[in-house]
Amino acid sequence: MIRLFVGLSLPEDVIRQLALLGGGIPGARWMGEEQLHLTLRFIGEVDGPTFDDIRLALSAVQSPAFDLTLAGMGHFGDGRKLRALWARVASAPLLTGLQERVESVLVRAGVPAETRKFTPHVTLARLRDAPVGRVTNFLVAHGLFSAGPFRVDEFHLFSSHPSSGGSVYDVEESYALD
Ligand code: 3AM
Repeated sequence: MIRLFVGLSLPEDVIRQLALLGGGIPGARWMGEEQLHLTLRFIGEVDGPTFDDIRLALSAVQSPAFDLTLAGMGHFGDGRKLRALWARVASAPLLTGLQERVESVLVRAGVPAETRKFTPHVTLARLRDAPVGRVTNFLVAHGLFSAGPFRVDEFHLFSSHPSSGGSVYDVEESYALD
């Protein structure tokens, strides 16, 4: 079995900008530079034949290249249980269009449909018992964070492998945008 997701990688200068933000929150596990990405669609564990089907299905996605900007910060979870801290992705209709096409080909390939709304984000840290005040301070301090615009001209099928330092992500296949 292999754990898969579809996503975008980020340019090196954007990764460096994001990596500089890390630190200062107890209970935060910050993503390393090589872990920073934008998830379009989490797939989960699949067997070998399904992996092949998914690789092939994604090659049918046709979507234009586009520019993306990161702007501000956000979080998942609430005051009782904060889960993740992330950089917000500024609204981009072509990103949403790409995500919809990916969703559509995956469902046609037999992957169960995603029921949750797509919230484009770049996870910076996973949180465990992080003090709400410290997280709030971080969100306020970096509310005006901005990176890009940068060009997105491909997307990737990633595999995810657990390791002691968090997940290791490998690009299994890349797909060019028009
Ligand atoms: O882009 P992020 O880091 O938010 O959280 C996981 C990560 O998203 C998410 O898939 C991305 C690559 O691992 N993920 C992991 N397990 C998941 C699950 N069971 C999941 N998303 C939804 N359901």
